[in-house]
Amino acid sequence: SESYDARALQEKWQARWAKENPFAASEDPADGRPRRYVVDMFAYPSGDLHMGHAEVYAIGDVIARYRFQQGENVLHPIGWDSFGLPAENAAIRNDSHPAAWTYANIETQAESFRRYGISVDWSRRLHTSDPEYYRWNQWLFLRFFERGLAYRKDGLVNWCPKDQTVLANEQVVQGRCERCHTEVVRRTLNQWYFRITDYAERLLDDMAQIDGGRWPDEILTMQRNWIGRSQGADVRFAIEGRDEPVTVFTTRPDTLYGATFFVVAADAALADELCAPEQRAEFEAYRSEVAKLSDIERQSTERPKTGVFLGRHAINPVNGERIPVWAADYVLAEYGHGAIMAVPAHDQRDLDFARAFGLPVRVVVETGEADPAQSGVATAGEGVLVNSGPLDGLAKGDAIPRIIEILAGRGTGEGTVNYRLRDWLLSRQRFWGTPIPIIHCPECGEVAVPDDQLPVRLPDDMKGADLAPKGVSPLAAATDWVNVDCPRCGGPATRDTDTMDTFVDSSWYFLRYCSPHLDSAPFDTDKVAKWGPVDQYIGGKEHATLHLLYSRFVTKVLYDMGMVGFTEPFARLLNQGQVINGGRAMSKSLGNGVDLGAEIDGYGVDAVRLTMIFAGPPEDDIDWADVSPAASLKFLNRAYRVMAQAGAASAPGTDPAGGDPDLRKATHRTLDRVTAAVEAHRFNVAVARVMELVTAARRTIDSGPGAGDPAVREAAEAIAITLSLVAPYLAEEGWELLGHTGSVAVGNWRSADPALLVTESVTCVVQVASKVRDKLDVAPDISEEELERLALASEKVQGFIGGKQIRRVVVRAPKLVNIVVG
Ligand code: ANZ
Ligand code: ZN
Repeated sequence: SESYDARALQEKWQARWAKENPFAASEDPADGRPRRYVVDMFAYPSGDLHMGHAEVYAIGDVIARYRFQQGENVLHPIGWDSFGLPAENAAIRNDSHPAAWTYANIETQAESFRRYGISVDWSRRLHTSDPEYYRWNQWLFLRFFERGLAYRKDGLVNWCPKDQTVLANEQVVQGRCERCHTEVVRRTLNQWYFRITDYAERLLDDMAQIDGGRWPDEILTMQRNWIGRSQGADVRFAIEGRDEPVTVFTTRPDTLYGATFFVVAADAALADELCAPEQRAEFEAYRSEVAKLSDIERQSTERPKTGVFLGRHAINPVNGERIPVWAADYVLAEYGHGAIMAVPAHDQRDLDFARAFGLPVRVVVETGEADPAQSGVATAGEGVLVNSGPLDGLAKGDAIPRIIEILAGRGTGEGTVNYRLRDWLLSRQRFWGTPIPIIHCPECGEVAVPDDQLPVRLPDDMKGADLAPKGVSPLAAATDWVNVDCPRCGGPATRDTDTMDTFVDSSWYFLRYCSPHLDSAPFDTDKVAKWGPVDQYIGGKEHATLHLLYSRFVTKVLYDMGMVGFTEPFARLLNQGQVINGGRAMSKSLGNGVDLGAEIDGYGVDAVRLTMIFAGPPEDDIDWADVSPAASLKFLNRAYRVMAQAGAASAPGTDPAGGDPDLRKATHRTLDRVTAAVEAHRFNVAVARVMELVTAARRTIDSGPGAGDPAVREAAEAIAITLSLVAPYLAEEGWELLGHTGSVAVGNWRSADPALLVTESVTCVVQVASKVRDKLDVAPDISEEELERLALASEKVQGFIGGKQIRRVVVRAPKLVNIVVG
């Protein structure tokens, strides 16, 4: 049998789409179609497209194409996240400028995207490494700076010794650099931050807008944990020999009378300050041991507790008790206030420490459990307060507000909320990113580069070894670039030499797509008001606490600036699974990588896309070892022949009434179910339904009525239309073979005729001991459980079972139930 030439179709229809531009979004105010904004997470230009890209863009394209088919005015843009380390590392290797590698890869990927047949508006394409784009990163940075949301501070930062740059907390995965997996160390550096912590509460509260299935629960949970809201109290302890008290954060202020010692993070400046002279040698030795540990090791509950006494005492503000001050590594410098009141009876970490160093344990909440000092298990449950002065007899829930009241009355504490979330560390000591638009002047301090001097462009004469990691930004060596006049006083000054974290670039790019060429603002607020927020966002869940959190934060700031009218950027989010091979993630070391180009060369774009979509629900991983692009291609050939035969035998506009009634019903059932499946993002189910329709049409062609039956044309047209979401080339070709002119892809969706959707039934035979005893009318898609229940409920059947014992029930839905008795 004839089979179609996938490559020829691709070339033919690519040219047609390029010419006719069917996927351009319209900005015409007279265009009354509903607007729809669909965005796929943009690509990083490392090499050519790979299987992961092929999956996410195939999924996003089903959604976008379905909207085009519905006759909506769809904005489905494409862009590149084109700053970042791989380009810089390649430039160092190849003695070139990172732009060379970046833009060459972008061209390669753009070509591959075109070939892959994605329904995008190419006129809106953007690249974040273009000065026309990163200029607006700088502009936004300056707006944040003016609002006090961008600031510089000395802080302990995560440092990747291999990439020689700092990393945000979000970029440290299990103590290692997210990119190169080198173990991260801590360093004190003066760096720029965005004050995302000011938005912690809103980042939590606004989740109400995107929960309930609009975003995957998993992502919301990860963000909630990352923000880590803790309700508790700040309590101020006086320190002997120090004027200022030291504040601790506690979630259990009710246990204040049980505090038997005080602990300061060993690596915090406070520990160094509090250390008494006679303890100094011991402390410094300990501190240098701690510096060698990763955060993971420090927080591990398995490790024995370590620490040193600092030779000082703190005073409990409620009972005046003197308690010893220790330095230890289980208290983190960066959380709360970097110091704690230790309550060993009710906190396991404190109890482990107390037992290791022979410190007292005092129970203040009687829970009925064993004495922690004996059992070694801290008691954290509900109970009644004891040994606690005015709190005695109160339940834990009542003691907390009471003690907060007492502390507030004396000015030694107050109720507070603490977050795990840290401010967003922006500075990177690398070249290939957005220069921070600040000038450091010895007279004026930090001076903003005036807006009319933006963009601060990267020098284009640096390459190769100029970019090698040195611990300071490579830009520091570009003295012509660095040395400038202060915009305020005109005196000699220097540019900031760090570049921004590239997550700044991706935190607002979806807004830029609405007016990608605008050169007077980052985006046209009227256009964003019309398109935004993004109706459907598609991308990987690896960005849960990075890009997806940062975008939400930046959107809220833009809202506060009056630039956008919404506070959540992505109304709906779909996280696709991964493409794996043989049960394992594809990797060079395993040698199990699958080359997208080779798959496309072998089977054609449509078959590869269909395979991706048919493999399972979009959220699930696809194991390429378990799927068959060859089978997909076979199916597409069957669909092709149905469309070709129908096209040869009848003309467009043929009235389907009077056609094969069974096929007509099958067609309308398919339209109905495919629509429901696509709306529910069950794209694999939609494909399965189209496959059934192709089989049904084939049956009618090969049996009596033949290809000229008007129901065959109706079915073939439905096949072309529904397949256009997953196999766009074949769908266009089929549509043309069916005698239509113009693209099938836009505004052609058909809804089912309700009159043809009458639910059918099939007859199910019920046997008892292999003899037919009853017949039931059931739905063709009845489940086995339901069918078994109905069969056993039949009075006739029950009569034949009598008192006998049922040994087994064999169910072959929908046609047979056999009850084995004995
Ligand atoms: C006394 C206490 C008694 C505590 C008790 C707990 C139970 P979350 O829920 O994570 O916010 N803590 C405070 N700052 C810390 C730091 N920098 N490093 C390590 N631990 C720190 O945890 C808050 C609790 O963790 C605080 O409440 C404090 O111990 C400890 F029966 O204070 B608690
Ligand atoms: Zn100055």
